Amino acid sequence: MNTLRARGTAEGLPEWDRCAVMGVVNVTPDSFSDGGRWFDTTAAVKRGLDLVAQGADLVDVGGESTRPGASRVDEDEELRRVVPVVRGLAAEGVTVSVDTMRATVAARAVASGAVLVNDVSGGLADPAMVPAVAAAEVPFVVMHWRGFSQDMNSRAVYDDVVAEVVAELRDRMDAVVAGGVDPARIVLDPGLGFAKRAPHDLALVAHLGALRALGRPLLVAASRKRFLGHVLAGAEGAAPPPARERDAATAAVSAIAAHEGAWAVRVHEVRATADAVRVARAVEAARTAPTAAPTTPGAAR
Ligand code: PMM
Repeated sequence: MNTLRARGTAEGLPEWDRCAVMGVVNVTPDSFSDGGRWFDTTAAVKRGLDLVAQGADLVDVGGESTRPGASRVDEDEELRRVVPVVRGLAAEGVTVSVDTMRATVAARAVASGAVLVNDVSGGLADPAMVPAVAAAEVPFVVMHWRGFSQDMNSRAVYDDVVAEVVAELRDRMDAVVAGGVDPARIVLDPGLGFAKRAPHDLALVAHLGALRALGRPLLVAASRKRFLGHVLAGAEGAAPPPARERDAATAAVSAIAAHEGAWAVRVHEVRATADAVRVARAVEAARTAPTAAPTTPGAAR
């Protein structure tokens, strides 16, 4: 099988020979897992460059926390946080995406060098978003979303989470295309942790193939999320480890996602995931390689 074709590509972005690694820079005081650490333009740009040095293929810059319960920042503040960081990273040759639910922020970020718009609401939060992305002619991440962070936990109700997320993403994709976005530019995302409880997130990771069947590249963003805390806490009800101690668990999901043909994974700590996707790529290549054992003495190790 041509794994690149299986993984899909988003028109307007480079093609990577494996699952791509999207490094996260949250320019926020309160993000779920790294809030406050890069809340300054210079520190945020440096963080983005460090992530690239560690193996990130692109850097996602966001100025609004979407952790459960978070309230919204106003538009001027979001612009103030995001635009200089996008500009600074793009000027250094970094492939930059902007994580925003606002059309104005998306448009300004694209004008400042961002080449992808990542909207966790899939265009639902701001009616101007889909026309703005269509006009900008950039790839668009459409995530599964049921409402703003303030009350999203109350929306985590499913009979069959995989079937419902697939159906809702299909409807959203149709609406985005009807709004003028080229289908070749759409990337889909199951929205792990957004109006979902741990068993929902695990079911979605277990059934990435059902999402791939929608025919568009998949972005998987498990990094440091609560469901990993639940898994690591175990059945005995121990306290979940804090977000920053979930990077090995994140890399495990990255390996699974890469193996399942995800187009990209979005992570806060890049190094382990960069290794994970490279190993997944090597295993993929070995599947089609001849399997004869090495014959040179000593070559087996
Ligand atoms: N999750 C967060 C932020 N942005 N974007 C996409 N496409 N998918 C996600 O699941 C997603 C996202 C929240 O995570 P963070 O605040 O810990 O970075």
